[in-house]
Amino acid sequence: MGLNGADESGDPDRASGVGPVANDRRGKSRREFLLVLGGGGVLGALYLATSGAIKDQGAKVVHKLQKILPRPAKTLPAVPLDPAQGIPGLSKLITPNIDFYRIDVADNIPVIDINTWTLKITGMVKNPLTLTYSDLLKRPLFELDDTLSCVSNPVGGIYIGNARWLGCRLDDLIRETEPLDGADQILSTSEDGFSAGFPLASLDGRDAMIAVGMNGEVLPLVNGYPARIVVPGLYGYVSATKWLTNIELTRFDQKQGYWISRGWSQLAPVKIESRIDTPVNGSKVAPGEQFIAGVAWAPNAGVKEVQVQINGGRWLTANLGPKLSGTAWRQWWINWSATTGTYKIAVKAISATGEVQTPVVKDVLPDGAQGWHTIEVEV
Ligand SMILES: Nc1nc2c(c(=O)[nH]1)N[C@H]1C(S)=C(S)[C@@H](COP(=O)(O)O)O[C@H]1N2
Ligand SMILES: [Mo]
Repeated sequence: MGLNGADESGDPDRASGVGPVANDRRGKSRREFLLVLGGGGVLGALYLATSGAIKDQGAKVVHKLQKILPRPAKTLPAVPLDPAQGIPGLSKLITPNIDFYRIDVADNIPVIDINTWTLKITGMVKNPLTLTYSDLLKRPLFELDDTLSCVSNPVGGIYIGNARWLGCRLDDLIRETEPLDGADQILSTSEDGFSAGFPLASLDGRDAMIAVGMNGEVLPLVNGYPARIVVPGLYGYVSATKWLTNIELTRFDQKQGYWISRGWSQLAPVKIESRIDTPVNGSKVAPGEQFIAGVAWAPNAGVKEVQVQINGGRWLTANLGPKLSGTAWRQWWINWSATTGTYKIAVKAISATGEVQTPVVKDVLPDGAQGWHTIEVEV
């Protein structure tokens, strides 16, 4: 089972039907993608090819794609060697687009004509802005390694992924609109009627962006093409609007995002968490040398340490994978000489600011799950 979303079935059992996880249809998404963009011009052709469905044309079209996504003004170093290559079952450092979880309330993926699409920034501002797709691409673009997580991700769950996003700075854009005194919320809306609001104060220098690219591809249709918001450190339902069309500067006491009236918290910083990817909970493993491994995240400072406990013993310090950014997950692993028996394995993360992941269990409602991921395995 691929905890990093490699489970292509889309795991519909996990979709609760309520909450920000209501429309998880990962398994179907690529097919829809083909339908929507079939014959849809240059970008359509790009999508067809990069979806992986038309493999033979891949090389040719990737070449075109690089022309369409401009080079960033600021690039990140190349992604380092992925420890997952040597650790079966461990989530990849960067989640491939095809494996990235999908969550939204869209009945159908919005069909957006890139030639008429605009992003408007309106509301409590002195200078409202309207940007076309090419206006966006002309702005200085930068790369951001950021783990996007759903508030509905249970402890140990799969509604989380790590990507290298490409986009322009959101704070610069908002500054250009000159927000009026009293505006305290950035409320974004999309083609599908979704909306998400987060505090204006969250633009505190962090690398919030309007993303147009994801892992070297034009933003995939299911992940919000042509543009979406990514705000490091906030859950998707308050920030990460896909198929973005409008950003409104407003007040929390006047307007609320889609999920707020449905019982979810207005403020939604991502909680420190960690997950065991391998061994799989409830599985039987052969005795001998193996890995206990997974991922951990601790926005905004990042993970400093991960500890693993086997059958209530002393906490063992895990090896850590590369730190891409403060809000990107970090892989961890320990070597384990498994001998016959039944084992209970727990994990906890410690952030760079010394915050220790709490054992106190909380459900996903209203502002995200917490607690230690604990699994049981038989050797
Ligand atoms: N337009 C739109 N954007 C949306 C949503 C939605 O329902 N509609 N859901 C949000 C939620 S709850 C999450 S967790 C993320 C998921 O992003 P992904 O599908 O790219 O993983 O998108 C966010 N953006
Ligand atoms: Mo979500």
